Amino acid sequence: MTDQSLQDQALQAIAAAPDLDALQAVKTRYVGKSGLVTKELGTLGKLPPEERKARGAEINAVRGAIEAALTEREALLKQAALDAKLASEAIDVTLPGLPLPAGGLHPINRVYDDLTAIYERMGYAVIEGPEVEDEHHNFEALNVPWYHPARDLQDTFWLEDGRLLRTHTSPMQIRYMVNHEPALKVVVRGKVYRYEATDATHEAMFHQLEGLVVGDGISMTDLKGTIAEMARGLYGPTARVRFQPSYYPFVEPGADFAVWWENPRGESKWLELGGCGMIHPNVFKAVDDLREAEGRERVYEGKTGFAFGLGPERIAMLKYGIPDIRYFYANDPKVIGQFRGELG
Ligand code: FA5
Repeated sequence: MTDQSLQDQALQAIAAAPDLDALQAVKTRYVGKSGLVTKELGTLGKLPPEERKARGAEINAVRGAIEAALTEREALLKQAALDAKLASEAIDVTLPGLPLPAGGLHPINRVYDDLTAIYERMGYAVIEGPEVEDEHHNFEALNVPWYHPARDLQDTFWLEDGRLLRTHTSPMQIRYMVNHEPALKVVVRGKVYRYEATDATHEAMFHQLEGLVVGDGISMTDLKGTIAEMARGLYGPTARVRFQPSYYPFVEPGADFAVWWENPRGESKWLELGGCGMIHPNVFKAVDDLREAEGRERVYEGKTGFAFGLGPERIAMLKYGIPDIRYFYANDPKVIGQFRGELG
């Protein structure tokens, strides 16, 4: 092939390369390491010395022309690629934005907020506490020794280090009294855990609201009045409360309480809410022992007080018509999505 036709062929291929990849292939074919022009330069060695210079200049002229055309085409194709990218990524700032799905409060948090608002009105402090507890705070200090059958009432998730997931919020009674002197009024909100089979009204993880009041001359009447006030806060001025004797090792006497629940559809029933009672003297003694071990004064002997614990899930199930407690924690958007957007 003559120099001229080699050059023409190359320039044609360059002009026809549709994109940068194709152009690279043309470059390799003609001026790459073993390209056609490069090979031609390799033949110089076989020529007689006096011809080499002139022939070298000829081939270099072809190479120069091809390289100039490559550079020019490359700049053109790069600009075209950039233009195409900019065109495809153009943003139409006049389009309306996409709506962001609004979150909402979980039904349990709504009930908690209702309950804590009622107790705050009565002057209670609202606290939380650790979900990982030790045996002493969860059982012993609450007058539940290891051999006591009441431990079977609350099957426990044990951790490998001997600690446990609290089975109720009552250990916070102990923690709070160790750190505060009477008189005191406090409610505790938080998760509790029990190793038990689940069904429509029982979960292995659920919530409790614990109340604790300690002072001088606190009586069962104060306890009943407090629960009645809570019931009125939840269900209006005509709400009714029922107490039935019951047993919890950390109170004496102990009771279960229920509220009369009615809805506009005419359904009504006693809603078993939780347990309560007057603080057992052994609990005060255990608190004073812990205080003493920390170098604090014993201040609970001779005091009186009451405590109660209830499950907000039961209230939420009836309030929102949720038939199975497991729906609360299954994270099914069809259930939880119904509570989206409204924060009341
Ligand atoms: C207790 O946990 C006591 N600590 C309550 C208490 C506190 C009594 C202070 C006296 C003084 P109980 O095991 O009954 O008691 O649980 C209290 C409430 O938690 C129950 O009435 C119920 O509303 C709720 N509850 C209990 N187990 C479950 C469960 N597996 N799933 C959902 N809610 C539950």
